[in-house]
Amino acid sequence: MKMTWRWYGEGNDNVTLDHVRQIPGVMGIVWSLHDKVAGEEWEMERIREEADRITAKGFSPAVVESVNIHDDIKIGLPTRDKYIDKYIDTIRKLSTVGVKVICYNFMPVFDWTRTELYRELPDGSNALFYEKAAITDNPRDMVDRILAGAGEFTMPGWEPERLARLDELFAAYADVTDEKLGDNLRYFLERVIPVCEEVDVKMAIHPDDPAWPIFGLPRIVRNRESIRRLLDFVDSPYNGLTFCTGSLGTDLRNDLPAMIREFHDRIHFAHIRNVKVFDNGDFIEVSHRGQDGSVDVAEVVRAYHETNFQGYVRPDHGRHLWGEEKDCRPGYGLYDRALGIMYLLGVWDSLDNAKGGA
Ligand SMILES: [Mn+2]
Repeated sequence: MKMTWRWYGEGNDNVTLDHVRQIPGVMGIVWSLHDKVAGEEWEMERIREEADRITAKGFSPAVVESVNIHDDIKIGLPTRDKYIDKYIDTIRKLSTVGVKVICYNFMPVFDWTRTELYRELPDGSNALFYEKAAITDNPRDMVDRILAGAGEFTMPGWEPERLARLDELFAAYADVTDEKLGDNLRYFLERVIPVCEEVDVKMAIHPDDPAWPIFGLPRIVRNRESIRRLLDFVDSPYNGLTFCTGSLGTDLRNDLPAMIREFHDRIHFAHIRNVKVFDNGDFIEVSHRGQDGSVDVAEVVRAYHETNFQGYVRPDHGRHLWGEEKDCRPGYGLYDRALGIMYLLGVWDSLDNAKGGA
């Protein structure tokens, strides 16, 4: 298990690499060129500059999250080939600076979805919250609320320019069923995976968040069956997963440790986070500790330990603690993610010790 930290870049994140150096056990920085919209070229110079900044502080730049997929690829428009060519160009460039894993998702229109960014928890901290009843037929309401709450920060998957064309985007997806979205993912993978094999970069798809359909949009990465299906699209270790317990854990029917044991040789990147799911289907993000939510995080770590997981892991979102929500990105403060790392490493180390040493 290689511990990493998601960082949004110089001047774009209130957490600095010097902060991250003081968290025990972090070897890598999960990064991206956050000003790039899907389909845009990633210049070699910019890639090198970012990778150099990360390695200069002693971290590995091996994981990129994300290189976003253009909507034309997901919709299956004739223009998709042009965007797939660009994607392949980015994969090749990233391979030259030591990138080994690219996290991406195949969610239509919205990346993750929440209805509130700063919902207060009983202990006075606050966190991202999803209220089922607040998801109406009109996605515009939710978009306005999220963008207002994000303040100064731009959020990946929530680009105001793209979401300004919301009606147009929904119209473009009107005929895209689960089946068709799957076909379009297969088409994309059939073209990129041979390149990934050649340059040794693994693709790691992130599950849909939350793990059910919203606004009538298709959803194809949300449970064991759908994951089996997409791994079969191209049967290569380079067609792999970002296994996010926070996303898959919103559906209590998902047996996360069992899924890790089944898919472990295709999991290249683990997002570990806890969510508390309420009886009415609402959920809130909570501390990493198993007792605090619906995900038994210690059992998740045990499944990785048992399968001798060699991939990258990061604490996913955290709560906002001690007033940090005034400065930090929603879900990406310093304190709770650092606490989460210590919990994950604590469980891992104790399992190592029980085995008689690492
Ligand atoms: Mn995640």
